[in-house]
Amino acid sequence: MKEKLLSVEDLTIDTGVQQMILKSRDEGVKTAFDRNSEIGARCTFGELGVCCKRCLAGPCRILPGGKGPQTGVCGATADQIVARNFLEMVAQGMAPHIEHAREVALTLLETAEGKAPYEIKNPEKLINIASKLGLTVDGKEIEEVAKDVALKALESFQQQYGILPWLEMNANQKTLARWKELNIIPANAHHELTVAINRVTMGSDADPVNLLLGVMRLGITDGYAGLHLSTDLQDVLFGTPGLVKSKYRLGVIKEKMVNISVHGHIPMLADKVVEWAEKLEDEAKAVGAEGINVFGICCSANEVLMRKGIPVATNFASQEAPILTGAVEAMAVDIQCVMPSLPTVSNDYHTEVITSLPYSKIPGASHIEFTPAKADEVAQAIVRKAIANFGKRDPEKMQIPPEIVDAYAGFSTEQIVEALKNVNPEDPLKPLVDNIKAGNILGVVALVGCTNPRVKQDWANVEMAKELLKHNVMVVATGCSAHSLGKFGLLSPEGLEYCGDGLKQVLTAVGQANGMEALPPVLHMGSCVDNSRIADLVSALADYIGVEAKDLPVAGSTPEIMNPKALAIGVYFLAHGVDVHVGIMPPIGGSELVTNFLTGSKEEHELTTDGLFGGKVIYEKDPIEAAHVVIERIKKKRAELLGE
Ligand code: BF8
Repeated sequence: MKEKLLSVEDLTIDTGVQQMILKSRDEGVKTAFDRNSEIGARCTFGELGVCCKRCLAGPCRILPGGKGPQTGVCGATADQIVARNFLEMVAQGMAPHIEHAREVALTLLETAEGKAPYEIKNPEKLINIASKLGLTVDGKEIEEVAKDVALKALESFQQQYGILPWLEMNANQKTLARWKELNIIPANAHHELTVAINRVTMGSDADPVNLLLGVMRLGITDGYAGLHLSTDLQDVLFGTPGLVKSKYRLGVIKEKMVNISVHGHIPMLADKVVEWAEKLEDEAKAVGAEGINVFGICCSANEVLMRKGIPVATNFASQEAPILTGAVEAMAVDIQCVMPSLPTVSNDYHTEVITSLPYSKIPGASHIEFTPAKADEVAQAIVRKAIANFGKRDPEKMQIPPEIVDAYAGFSTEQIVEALKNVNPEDPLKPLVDNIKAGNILGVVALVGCTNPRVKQDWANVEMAKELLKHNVMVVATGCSAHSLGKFGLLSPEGLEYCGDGLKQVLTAVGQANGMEALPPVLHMGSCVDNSRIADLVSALADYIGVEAKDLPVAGSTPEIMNPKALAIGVYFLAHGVDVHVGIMPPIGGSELVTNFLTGSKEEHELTTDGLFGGKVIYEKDPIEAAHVVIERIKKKRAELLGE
């Protein structure tokens, strides 16, 4: 059995994770990396998106152009099956984001009503949002404004007509007009989800083009009722991120401390765990520890890194690795991207995996039910469980990979504008736009999304970033992709060596105007919902120049995409006419129509996202090749914008 396993160097470039995979093999514990090898080649029908399970007459599988039947029992063609499956996958990606946003809105409401133990940490942003929503703020207490904003936010899930409030508040008018013409303006995110499930049921929507426009509608819903809403209200409750210095890799786990990992997405729990870890430090000392060390995984990590500088151990694909160090007392998880394997892996260790949300339980984990109102109580209980587990460590099993890397984060749009103000106080965006026009910055790419055991972990994210930087493309990052870059020094000024001369000069000048040696080569803009920050930055640039996002030399890239959430975010970018590179092909290959719609260029096919919206999907698994395809598209957009 052992001989069949891949060498750890082929699985990840993170040497600490490599050590943990070897340790897991020695101890007979399976991780995602080895489970991935065991699964082996993927089902062709599934990969092409041509397996239809919409009714009990099936499942029907079609191999387009093959010898077998070319339709399902009901007559559904490959185009219809693929389009329905893809729509469903994007809906599945959108649902967690809109639920995330709804929960944050409810937390804001309960905070305003004095029912939940949070504060309005950023009243200025709250007032700004209220004003943009057209709500009265004058003469009102801040709690009243918060309540009004929360209720308006909740209309995103209740109203029957109109436009999603956060879409109306943020969207570019020309872009909005185009979407209106295509009839893809959402009013209510929950309704959109119901419609999505409804239209893909047997006997409903069978028009592939109509279904694909439905996909775009979901992307818009994801962006405005999910991402923007979450980020805005989280900034109100927890503060807008500013520059922080922190650390990356498994070396952030501390041998002599009680180690607690926060993992998942919704910051209400993670933030409180950090707070109570500080408050209960003496209890940890009483059991012989030097203190309490909280570190993060996935997007919970991003939330507390961006606002509090909490260190990050790793990202999605290696989330089991911290348990394998034998030095983690508790892993507090909320929702999304949490592998159900965690309690199984922790069976052989003393780590207590603690789930917290009623609809996100895992057999074998402890469960302490979280509600915003009970946040203090729950966080205390988690920290105390961790303290109690400190004495249960098995010293024989402890092995913490020592590698640790410095990183800067906290680059909210507000922080970026602040930094630029130190270069030009009156006109902060001017230096950025001037450098884009002059070619010192060729364009901007957002590196987003996941790590996926099907791709050598961190490798594609890191190589893609380096190749773009070398060609003077400014890189901003979110999600697990940002974690990959953080682990390899690209969130620290030391990584400046990877930049081309023009970009290096800009990052050094802006950094020095802000008292730093230089800005890091990649700006970490937050969690996956914080892709809204990237959208805000792009919108600000577009408004400044007087064009739309689709006209700018910008693109998104998700080289190691795993979760359908990243797909929904990609569709959100696409709806704005921003190209999106994927390193793993979504299951659409079974339909030429669907593939052409998403990946074709306007010159080649009549009906494409490129023609209708101005951007397309670029599939390329080799990150260096991908960087060059993206660069060519950026050059094309530069030529159209600047007449180069
Ligand atoms: O929402 S990047 S693996 S953690 S889905 Fe998940 Fe992908 Fe990580 Fe954050 Ni985003």
